[in-house]
Amino acid sequence: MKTAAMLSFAMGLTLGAGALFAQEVTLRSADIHPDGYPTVEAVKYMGELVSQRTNGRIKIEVMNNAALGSEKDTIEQTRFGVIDMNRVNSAPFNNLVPETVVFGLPFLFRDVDHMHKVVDGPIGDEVLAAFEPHGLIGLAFYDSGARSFYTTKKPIEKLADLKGMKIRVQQSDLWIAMMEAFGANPTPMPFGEVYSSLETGVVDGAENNWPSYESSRHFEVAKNYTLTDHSLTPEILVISKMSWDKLSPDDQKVIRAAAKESVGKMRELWQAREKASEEKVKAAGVKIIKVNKEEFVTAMQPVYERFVTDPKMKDLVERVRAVK
Ligand code: GTR
Repeated sequence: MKTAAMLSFAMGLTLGAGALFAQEVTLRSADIHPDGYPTVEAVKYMGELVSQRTNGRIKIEVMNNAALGSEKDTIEQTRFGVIDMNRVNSAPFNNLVPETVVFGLPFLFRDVDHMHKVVDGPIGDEVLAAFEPHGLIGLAFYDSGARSFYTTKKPIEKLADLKGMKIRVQQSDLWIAMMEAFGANPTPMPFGEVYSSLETGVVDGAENNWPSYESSRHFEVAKNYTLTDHSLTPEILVISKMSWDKLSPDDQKVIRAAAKESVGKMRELWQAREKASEEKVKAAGVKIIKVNKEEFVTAMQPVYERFVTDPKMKDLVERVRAVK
């Protein structure tokens, strides 16, 4: 009797656990960008794959347009399981997950191909794994093109033009140090505040890739775009460890695979959007300025001296450089 009772209790537990795993789940994923932006569309695509592969049991709902808050705020909410997933640039992760600094280092990647090889390889996996002790599971890197400066009044034609300019930066010590090394006066603030700050003169400029410069309409108020291409820092897709731990190992596999598969889709969308955005801002009369990049590269020496100091970081940078 005792044994039978125990057995049925154990079976109940197993069935109960099975039922729990089979529950329907909708994972809410944050993004500050609007519908149609490649990051938003890539996560929606990932959601389609996940839904197909779980017979509609797991869905991903992209809460875009910063509906859940600024990137820094949503990172905290994701760590504490209030938000399940988050697509954020690597910069706002820099202070929390120091390993992400490496991908933001100015002029580190030779070109997009080099960046792809690094993030697609073991170094990329290592940086994704570094999220776990901070309550997050790193799922994938998405492209974010090259970031360049744009200004409202005075165009940047040479390094000296940045002297004393108030430039908006992302909320990251690395990015603040970078702007200081360029000679500018860094003003950290969330993306959503940049348009009005440019318009009212709180800042003289900002920096971003073509698609963000265009979709945010910053090009309407800051019409000088200077091609410095100072960083190729990628976007990162994460899931809350609290949401992750509620999924069965099989479902976790489905999520990981779908995230990786969405990267190819994202790259296609990104290439098309970069071109379209560039054309759109040019047609709107934006002045495109080419510079001698060498002096910008040389000015970044203090950033490397400050952030690439411990043996782990030095090794990481060397390994990135060695990827051919
Ligand atoms: C964009 C990026 C966003 C955000 C934004 C910013 O390129 O996609 O995640 O980081 O830049 O500058 O705040």
